[in-house]
Amino acid sequence: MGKPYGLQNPRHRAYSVRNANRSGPLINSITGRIAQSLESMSDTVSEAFFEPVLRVGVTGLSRAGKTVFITALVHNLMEPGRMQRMRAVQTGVIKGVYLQPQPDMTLPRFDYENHLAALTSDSPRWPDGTRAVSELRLSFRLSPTGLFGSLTGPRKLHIDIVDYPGEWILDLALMGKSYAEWSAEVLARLPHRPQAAEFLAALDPVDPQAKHDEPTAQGLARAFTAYLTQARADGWSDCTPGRFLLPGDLAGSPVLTFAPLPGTEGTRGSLWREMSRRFEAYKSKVIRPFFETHFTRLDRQVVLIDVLEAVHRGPAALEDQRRAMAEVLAAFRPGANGFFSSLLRGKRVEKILFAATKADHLHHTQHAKLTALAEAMLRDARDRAHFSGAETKALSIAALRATVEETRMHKGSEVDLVRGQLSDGRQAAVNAGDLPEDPSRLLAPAREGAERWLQGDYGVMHFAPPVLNRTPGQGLPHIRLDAAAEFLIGDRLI
Ligand SMILES: Nc1nc2c(ncn2[C@@H]2O[C@H](COP(=O)(O)OP(=O)(O)O)[C@@H](O)[C@H]2O)c(=O)[nH]1
Ligand SMILES: [Mg+2]
Repeated sequence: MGKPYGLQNPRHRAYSVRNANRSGPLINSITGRIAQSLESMSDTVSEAFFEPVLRVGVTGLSRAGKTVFITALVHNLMEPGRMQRMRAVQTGVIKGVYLQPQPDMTLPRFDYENHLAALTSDSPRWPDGTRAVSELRLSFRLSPTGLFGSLTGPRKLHIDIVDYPGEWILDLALMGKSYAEWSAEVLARLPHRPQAAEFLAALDPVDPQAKHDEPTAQGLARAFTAYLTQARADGWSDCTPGRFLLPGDLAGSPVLTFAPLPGTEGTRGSLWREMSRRFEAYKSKVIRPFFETHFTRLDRQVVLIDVLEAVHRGPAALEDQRRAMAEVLAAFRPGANGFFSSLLRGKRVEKILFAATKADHLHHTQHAKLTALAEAMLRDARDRAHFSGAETKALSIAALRATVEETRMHKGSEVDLVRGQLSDGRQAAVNAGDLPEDPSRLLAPAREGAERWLQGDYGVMHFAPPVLNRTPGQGLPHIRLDAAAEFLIGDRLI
């Protein structure tokens, strides 16, 4: 690598010359000086300036499959034998792929090595759950392309992958709400949820207008957090504030010590007034910085959804997931949220991929139906995202394929099964249930509040990761991870 990349690109030079001609000698001499000072810079500095960076966000609710997705994606990009759906792999332009120190000094690094070690050990296990934002930089060395390719030498592209909880996006909806509005919405929901019984009992004797006292505030916050945690575990997605579930180093701080209270305002010094103050602090000190530092800088985004798990849990869980996903997607729509638009200042995510994960739970004959379901779930929001210029796509994928397919005879007819290993070492072959051809057969009853599916019975088996016979050059086995990668970053590699 000799010269700074930007100046070696003849198109850049042509541009400054054209500009100079049009604007006279002053510009000409300025561009000359800039060019000189750039050429005298060290390679490292010029690299930092000129090598293109693509920031890819990976999100989804807890357990959607983010950690496994990133680990398998990075592994398969470094050993691309199973990534034949990527044009860059077909054409051989990728000359090298390696991990590099990430640019953001204060973000935890995505723990790629440990996650991969867990998945590829002799007794493979799924990586431990992660609960915060993390980042990994993957760098590509690529053959030169284009008319001036032979002049420019190899290209570089850095992909910064940012893993962050989808629960944090749901908090965006809080930005436009006052404490009174948020409280009213939450309190309207709670009587219908058995998980909230204890919180409601704790709330009952409390007078919101009484003088604030910390033990009461803490007791309510604790009971409310317990409700959110249980509701989340039971498959509800509308569990804001998201940081109550994933507090990180904010645990126990006042900004997470509030709960909804009835009423529209509070007298000075009252519990209501103090809770409202903390709610506002949560917005300005927790939500806002997250969106400012991470979200607004993303170029591409993948939203992972465990649709099968929601189908398995039943209509209410599916409807809840659909709504949560619509809310997540709305965050990517410029203008959807006044606060957010002011942060974005016109910048927008260019591509959004919705991926239904863990497709290896289904025989491939059902994958198209899973994709159709994901697509239908996201249609409203997707149309709006399209409208804003972002390109979108729905896929069903398995980041790590834990099953093999099998067809067996059962009572005289063929049944399509997937077989895998359970965590206790036994093998199990299952048919997770037939998804309907038409996704509205599931989505309509879900929307109408049905209690259970009338036709069909959907089970989900939790398989262990497969014991692998590793072939050099081949990454972890997957389903359509290469199609996902092609959509997300493929255009920048060729
Ligand atoms: N069969 C299968 N299970 C998966 C796959 N990806 C994730 N899982 C399961 O989903 C769990 C949660 O995945 P993880 O990546 O930790 O989710 P995160 O919370 O979104 O980071 C894992 O522990 C696995 O049990 C996959 O591709 N296939
Ligand atoms: Mg994770």
